[in-house]
Amino acid sequence: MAEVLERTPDLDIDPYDDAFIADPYPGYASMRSAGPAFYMPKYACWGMARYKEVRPALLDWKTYGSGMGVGYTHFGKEKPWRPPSLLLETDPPLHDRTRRVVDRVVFPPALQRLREPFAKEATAAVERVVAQGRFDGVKELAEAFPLKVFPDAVGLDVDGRENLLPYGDMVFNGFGPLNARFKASTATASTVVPWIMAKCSRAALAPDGLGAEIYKAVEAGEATEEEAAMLVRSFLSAGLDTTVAAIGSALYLLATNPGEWRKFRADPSLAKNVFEETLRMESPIQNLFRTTTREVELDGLHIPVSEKVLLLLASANRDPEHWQEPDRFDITRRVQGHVGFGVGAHVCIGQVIARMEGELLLTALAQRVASIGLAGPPIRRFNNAVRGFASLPLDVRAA
Ligand code: OW4
Repeated sequence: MAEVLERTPDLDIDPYDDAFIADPYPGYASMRSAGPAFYMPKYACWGMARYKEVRPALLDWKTYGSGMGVGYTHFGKEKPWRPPSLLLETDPPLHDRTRRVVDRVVFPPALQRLREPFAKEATAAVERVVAQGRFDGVKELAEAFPLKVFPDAVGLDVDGRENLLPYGDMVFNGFGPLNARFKASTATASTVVPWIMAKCSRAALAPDGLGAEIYKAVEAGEATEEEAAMLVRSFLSAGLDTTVAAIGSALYLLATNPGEWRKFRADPSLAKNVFEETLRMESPIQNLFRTTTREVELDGLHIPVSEKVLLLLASANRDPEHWQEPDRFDITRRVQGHVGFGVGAHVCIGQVIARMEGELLLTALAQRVASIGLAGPPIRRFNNAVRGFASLPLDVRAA
């Protein structure tokens, strides 16, 4: 007992504060120094920020459950702001069944048919901005490209796509406490949420898209019609903000690291690794929660059962105990093992699509752009879980 009391895992830190979000990396260093886990009195929850603990926690779904939600809200104590995701906010055995349905749809060979339309659109998007010279990298590339290719792939018609990013903003703010930032993002919920739900119905989806593929599980007796709609909702929830943030951060890192840009220009086949290194450096989903399903003992420290634990993926991805020079953007780094997509049972189910988008857009960029630089101050996007930019003024010169 004395051993337990000796430890003071309290950390007076607020990962949802504007200043923290503007530059979270010093805060992550403090979190990692605090020990294998720390307690945040302000939120009455725990956190883990080291690679050494975050990765095993992600792998141990029996101890660190998702069924009580992967946001701050504890579904056993408070009503979730939206009906829980059947993929993200579930544990086995339900998760195994729903995951199987979606796994079949995103089976990599089945996604290869997306490469050609994605590549064509990547080239068109890059050619448009090269013609402009100066442009907003967020609006014109990081948003424009995924907002075209991903809804096309899912099978949405073109009307109302402007609802997709506001919905994502709510969903990812909803990973944090339901603070002023979350509330502001839900100001449009009364129009955005019904639009999203309508687009999840079988009738709204093109017969050749990923959405319609999900509904095949209903015919096969593997899911109900209602479950299929909710699984399509997962595509529309998780599939855009994440790739938008990743592409925006990749553009920022390339524009501000001219040596790495030169290497990339000389060898555009590095595109895949540029994207991976971006996910490590500026992890699009910075953090998510698990809930303990039993008391946990970590190096003499005890976390009680049914406690929320914030897993700081972005911190694990910059942990100097695991990575050499973690704060250096190095496009030839061996970046395997980063936890930007998570790991284990809940590892990102859209990663093949995300990587395809990243690889193809960055390849088009390296092939058609000779130089890239900031044309003005970047403006950060503030969200409880997603790290990206609101605006990124860029200047490019054609190759
Ligand atoms: C990271 C994720 C993110 C947001 C929403 C969902 C999943 C969902 N994965 O399943 O709704």
